[in-house]
Amino acid sequence: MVKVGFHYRSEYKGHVMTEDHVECPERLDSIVEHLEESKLMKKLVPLEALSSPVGEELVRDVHQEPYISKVKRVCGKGGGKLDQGDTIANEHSYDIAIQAVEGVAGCAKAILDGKVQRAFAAVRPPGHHAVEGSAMGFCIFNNVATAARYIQMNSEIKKIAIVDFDVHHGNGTQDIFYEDGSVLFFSTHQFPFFPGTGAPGETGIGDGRGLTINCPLTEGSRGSDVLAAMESKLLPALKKFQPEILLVSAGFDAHKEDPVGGLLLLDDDYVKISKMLVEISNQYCEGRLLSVLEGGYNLDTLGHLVGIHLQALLED
Ligand code: OKP
Ligand code: ZN
Repeated sequence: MVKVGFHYRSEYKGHVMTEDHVECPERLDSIVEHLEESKLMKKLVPLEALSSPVGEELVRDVHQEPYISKVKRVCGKGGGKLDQGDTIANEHSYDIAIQAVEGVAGCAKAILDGKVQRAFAAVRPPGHHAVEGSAMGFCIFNNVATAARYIQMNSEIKKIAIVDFDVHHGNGTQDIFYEDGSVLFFSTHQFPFFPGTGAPGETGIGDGRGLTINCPLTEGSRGSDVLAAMESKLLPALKKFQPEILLVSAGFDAHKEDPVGGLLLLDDDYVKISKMLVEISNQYCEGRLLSVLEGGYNLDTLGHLVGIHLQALLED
């Protein structure tokens, strides 16, 4: 029986951008309530966050000092815009964004320690748009990127694959590892769409050449298109790269009922995608898989989709 961890803290609900914003605290209620009601929660190992100051240290490994200070300052004065207006902080957002980094790192530690093989972190704010020097697209600090650095600095694991199936391109993660030969980044996303990046020609530079793989999909694309991209582009790249752990930027906004995205994935597509990721982790990574919540904005379906994803993680 595979051990799968689940991480969540109610503190993450304290970050609120604006009234009635799609990236809202209730997203986490949708997830936790579904996992409780479906009894899936009983099958999961609860995982704790690492403690302070780990989060601030990890954030310094990925983000620039002036940007970190800016987030702190804006929150210190009660909140405000962190970018042109897509990403807004309240008084608690700095602390909570740091806690999210510590939460995901806690999951990574549990996997490295062998306490669980796989884990899902239900954190917010999301992270995959956050670049080194700025907030972007509801994201403050890059949770997946900081977890990747945590793993590299605290284990023998050096080669990390990141798969991003959020409907939006994970531009922040791409940027952070663009010249890095130790991290492979693969993304399927609606294109053209926010944030505008993720064209097939963006493939990495220097040591990172060939390790960024973008699979843009036109509006109205289906799960079969995502799966075909994974089969034809991700699997061969991984065979060559031989990652030692798989990180997943798990956004559920490519679902057909999502109010933000324009792709048409069905519940069953999330089963297939999740199973393929599990297979990859088994083939290359001794089962090590860490999945982190990014987007997903339909409160009536988000919990169910995370449940489907976790169900696949629970199977060997
Ligand atoms: C975050 B995640 C133009 C619209 C901005 C931002 C979407 C962020 C999505 N101002 N939309 O990837 O789900
Ligand atoms: Zn998204």
